[in-house]
Amino acid sequence: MKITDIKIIVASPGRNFVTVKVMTDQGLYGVGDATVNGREKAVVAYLEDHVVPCLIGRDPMRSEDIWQYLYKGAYWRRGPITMAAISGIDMALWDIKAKAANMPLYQLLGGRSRDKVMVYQHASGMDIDEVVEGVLALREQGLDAIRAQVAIPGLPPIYGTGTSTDDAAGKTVRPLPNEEVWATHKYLPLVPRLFEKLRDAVGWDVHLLHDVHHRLTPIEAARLGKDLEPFRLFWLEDAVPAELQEGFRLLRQHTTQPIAVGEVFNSIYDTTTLISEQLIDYIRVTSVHAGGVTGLKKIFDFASIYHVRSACHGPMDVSPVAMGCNIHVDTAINNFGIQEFSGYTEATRDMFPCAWTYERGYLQPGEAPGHGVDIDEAVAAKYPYAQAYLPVARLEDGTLTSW
Ligand code: GCO
Ligand code: MG
Repeated sequence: MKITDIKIIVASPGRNFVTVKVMTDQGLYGVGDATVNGREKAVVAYLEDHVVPCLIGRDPMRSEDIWQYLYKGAYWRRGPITMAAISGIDMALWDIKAKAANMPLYQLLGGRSRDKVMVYQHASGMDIDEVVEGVLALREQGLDAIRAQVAIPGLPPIYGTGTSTDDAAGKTVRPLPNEEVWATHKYLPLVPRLFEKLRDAVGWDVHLLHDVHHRLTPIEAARLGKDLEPFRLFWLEDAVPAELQEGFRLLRQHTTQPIAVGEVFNSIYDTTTLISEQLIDYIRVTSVHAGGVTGLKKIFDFASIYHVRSACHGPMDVSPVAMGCNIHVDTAINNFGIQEFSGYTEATRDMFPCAWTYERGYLQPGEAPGHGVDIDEAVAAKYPYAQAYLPVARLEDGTLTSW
């Protein structure tokens, strides 16, 4: 089999997606996701100018060799743009391989290790009562795991809470980054109050999660971890900026609160200290940013040695294609932890016909050959690229800060 053509399709059914379609001389094709939220066109150029010309004529079945060719062969290693490009190609190659075998992808990864894939969804609000209502509503809808976020009184809404600007319905498209305000001393006492109320309202059967979104220093995060211990969270996510792996040592020494990190990572080398020193409990890499199916398998197998479980990042900007790949990996590996699932706009679902299904808090990969997610190019053509950015964050005095 030979690769004859590779199309890069950019469309914005609510938010921008970069989709890779690898065609072969046998009529089989594969689909991959290569989206980097807010930097989409950099990946398009990387693929079109530097990857596609090198792959025409190659055997698509050699997915490991092509992964290494694009990784080691580029000389310049890692990085979100390179790794998203590799991820898109890798997903498409695994799709082709599984279609050629006439099997759903999870069978090629070892077969089923579980009956269903547990997800968590988000409840956010402008005040604690609104969040409690949101959590109760998600419980009604069958969710066994829920992430809870609350806005800080006195500050404008920020990303991930209440009427926030970006991740609510995937509908906001701004020409330039929104500037948000952050105040750690107002946030730290608020979050334990939220989880105290939540435990009173929903009891102890449900898994509760919280995302700090990289906003604290290690000692602040340690304080929060200690204060949240009585409420037994499933995890505390991105408590400190992720790139300083040593920063997690201090946090770990101070709290038994389970720790999750990894949505901004794109390589196994971002995780080696965190995993081998057992500084975290959940690794949150996802197929579109960490090297596709091949990249995820390498990281999760490494993590399994150290009792670290998987927790693929799965917001709306991870397309249904990457979500499909995540679900197949989630189904097959032994050290699965949880899958984030935010759902998609109707337009996004129209654009990506899917074999995977969601029902009352759990996902199934489906039995279609391949990863089971396609792209409808006619629908994609109706939604042209629209420039959009993630927000930036500043302290109350104007200092730019992590978020
Ligand atoms: C999450 C995240 C996202 C990211 C977003 C960036 O836990 O789902 O933190 O909301 O911020 O995916 O593009
Ligand atoms: Mg997060």
